[in-house]
Amino acid sequence: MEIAEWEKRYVEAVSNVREQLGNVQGVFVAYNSNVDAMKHIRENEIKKLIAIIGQEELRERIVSYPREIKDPADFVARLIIAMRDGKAAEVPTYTTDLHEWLMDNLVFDSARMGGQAGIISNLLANLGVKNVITYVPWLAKEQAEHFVDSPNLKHPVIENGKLYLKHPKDAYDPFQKPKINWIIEFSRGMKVRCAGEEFEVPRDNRLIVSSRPKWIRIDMSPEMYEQLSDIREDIDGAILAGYQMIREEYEDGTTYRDYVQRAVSVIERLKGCNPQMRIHVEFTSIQNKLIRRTLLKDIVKKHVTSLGLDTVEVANALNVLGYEELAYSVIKKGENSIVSLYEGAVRLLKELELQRVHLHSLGYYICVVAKDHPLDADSHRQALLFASALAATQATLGSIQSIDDVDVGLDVPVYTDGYDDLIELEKYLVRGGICTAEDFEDGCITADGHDLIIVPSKVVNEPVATVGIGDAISAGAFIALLAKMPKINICNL
Ligand code: 8BR
Ligand code: GLC
Repeated sequence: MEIAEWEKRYVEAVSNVREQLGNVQGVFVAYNSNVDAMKHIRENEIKKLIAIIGQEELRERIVSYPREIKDPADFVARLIIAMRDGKAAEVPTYTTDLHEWLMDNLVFDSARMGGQAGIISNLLANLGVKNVITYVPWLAKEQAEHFVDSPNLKHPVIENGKLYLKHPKDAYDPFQKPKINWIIEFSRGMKVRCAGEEFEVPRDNRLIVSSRPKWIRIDMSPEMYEQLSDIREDIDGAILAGYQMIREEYEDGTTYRDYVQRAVSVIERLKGCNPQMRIHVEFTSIQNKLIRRTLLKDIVKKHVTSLGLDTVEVANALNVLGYEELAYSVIKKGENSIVSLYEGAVRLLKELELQRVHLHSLGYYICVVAKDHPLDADSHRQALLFASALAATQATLGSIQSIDDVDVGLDVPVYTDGYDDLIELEKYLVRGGICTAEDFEDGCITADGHDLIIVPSKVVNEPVATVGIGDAISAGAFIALLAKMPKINICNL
């Protein structure tokens, strides 16, 4: 199929999904909202940071590849690595010292809503979804102010032992401190000279320094947990993220096992008598491999229906599930990377017993769907196209204020490099007798029990920022699917 044909499919898909969004009764979104301190770094600023740390020190730190930021040298080393590879990364820090150092040495450009759950909640509220029930375990006043002021956005609160839904600005804890992450965005083409190496940044992307104060818990009070079933009527599904914040051990003697158990109980409570309730988990960069594996095996497997992730995250997930070779070929650049990504997505679908795996890359999205999913390939494709138009809108404008903004993204052309990658995958599948060229364009139904839907995406030449685009993609596709889902109330059968 020619690019022009894809453009037509885009217009059709966006118009359909727009009409159907009103079918969604509501969505529960938890857990991670934070404030993002955004900084778009320039060449002279990176030069200054390198000079402060010193070339020798940096050379060693880059080789040691810090998985936690303990001091400024760790930070600059991870920034150089992210810029050199053009890859997104998120690295935790457990003290506030780095925040102070960054305030003194870099200073942010703006503060905005951050965290996957926070970004997704605001997006869905702005798109006009009827009930967006957001839940943040650490809802501080400063955090509440970053939620859009819209009546369809609500947060659960317990008052006199009863659960009420109120706007976050009427639900915050006045004694809670905000969680502030630093987002260092960098642009393609920037030139960096460091530790004897000279390189040009290959892609717009960012490094996230994720602050993890001691009080961070992926949890909810027993009263709220007990009454969570009250919101079941208001929602068709849930989007969950933030599990990367779970720690192996806590000072009070609890461990990750306690929090994993509670996370699973919340999912079960949301599902109640409806095992068909759609539960999407948005994956992210998780440095701790034990937590990464536990999230996949003990929370996602069996309890979740849908998983969203980017290419680096696919490799990270495969790696802890024992598919090191496939993980390696996913991150290794080159023309086989789309084939490995497809194979990786299939592995994740099977291994984690999911209904749907949606991976997004710069230029195309791949979705593999289990055969028993209630929607057909055309619906899945429309959901991906809608998601891509949202992503292009967000990349152009920085944020999406209403569903009408999606026309901005629709005007962005399909990315030809992504289209070319798609052709590579098509050749591979046709050659291997996995599907015909025609099937490939319409949604390829493979013999071993899954459907494959792949679309070329729209890519903005000079994005305002890249942080949060992945969240818009995954949430956009998930909400489009909820809008298309047949409404059967299993609890009343
Ligand atoms: P994560 O936030 O999960 O890493 O996802 C980022 C996604 O944003 C990528 O997978 C890619 O599809 C999308 N993206 C990026 Br990065 N730059 C973009 C751009 N300029 N235009 C549209 N999408 C973009
Ligand atoms: C992660 C980061 C957060 C950022 C978000 C964007 O959740 O912790 O700071 O806003 O990713 O996807």
